Amino acid sequence: MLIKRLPSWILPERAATDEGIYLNRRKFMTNSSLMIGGAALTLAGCSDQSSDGSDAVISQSASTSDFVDPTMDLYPAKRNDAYQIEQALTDETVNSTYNNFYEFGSHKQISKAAQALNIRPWTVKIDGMVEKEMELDIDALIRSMQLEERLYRHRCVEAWSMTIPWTGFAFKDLIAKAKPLSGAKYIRMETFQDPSVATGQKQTWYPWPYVEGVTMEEASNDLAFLVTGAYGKPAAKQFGAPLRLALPWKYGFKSIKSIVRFTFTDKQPVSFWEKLAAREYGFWANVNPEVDHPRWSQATERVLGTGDRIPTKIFNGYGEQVAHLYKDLDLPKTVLYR
Ligand SMILES: Nc1nc2c(c(=O)[nH]1)N[C@H]1C(S)=C(S)[C@@H](COP(=O)(O)O)O[C@H]1N2
Ligand SMILES: [Mo]
Repeated sequence: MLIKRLPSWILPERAATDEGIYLNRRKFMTNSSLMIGGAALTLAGCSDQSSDGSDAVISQSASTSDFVDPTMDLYPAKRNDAYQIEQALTDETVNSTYNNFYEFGSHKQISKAAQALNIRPWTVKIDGMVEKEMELDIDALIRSMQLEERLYRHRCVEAWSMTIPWTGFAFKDLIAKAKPLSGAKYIRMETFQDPSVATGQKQTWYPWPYVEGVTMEEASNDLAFLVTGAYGKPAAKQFGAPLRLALPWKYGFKSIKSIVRFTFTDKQPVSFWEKLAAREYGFWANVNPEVDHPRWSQATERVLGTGDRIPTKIFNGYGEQVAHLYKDLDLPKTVLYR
């Protein structure tokens, strides 16, 4: 097998290397099991060659033909016009077939595999520094919230971007329900763990389950959005059904999918990617075109489905809403923006 290793800046269309390729390559070199490392490397390397969204749209019910989402009647939700974007929306077909969801594979074509995820029954646990720990049934939770549609931009740390009509509710409404104690400073979130359906979780060198974290101030910001739907209907599984986060001013990996647990804590959570490569994927991960990833530039981004390359904006264009959150933090730029 010939492994091409060109510097990322030589390839304008793929200026960024997938996280998976790098990590699998690193495992390849350190892992004693060459078979496993070699196979994973090939898979990730091939996926990067394919074009955006070549498959047909896969609806949520594609593999379980009799599944009807119990919250279907809540869609489409009313659009909140306070959240608009200038660009056109990314085509649904493209968006539904180009996803990062490492539980189902370390490449972008996971949409079919993700249909194996069983999203009912689904329970969301709220624990840690709260008045009373709770286990919430997803349908009861969704029905207790005011759903709305928002148009958001999404910027992946790999230097591609998309725009998407999310449906969901404000993160601060979940915080109000959780009744955190005054000492809580962070919220740690966790994705489901079930290697029998999510075969990516059999790759034991990853620190499953996927974990992310935010400060209480970040989660309370108006922009922090808990997503239940997309494109006017319940979210497709590959988008992170039945509950996923959208933090549009941060790199995409912060927007954790298929959440099962929110833990209120006074300790800064260590995320999945931070555990793997802290120098490259930090806790803050705010979008900034001036702070490069150690292995590629963050100055521009490839717009999914269009072939356009556009300049990246500080805080992904959401600075007016969130820049104040970071004003008094005495942290080096590289820490805040990586
Ligand atoms: N549980 C989980 N959440 C995740 C990921 C993942 O692999 N697992 N990938 C993240 C990354 S890197 C990005 S860019 C977005 C991708 O969301 P999309 O597939 O809806 O575009 O999900 C984020 N949330
Ligand atoms: Mo990402």
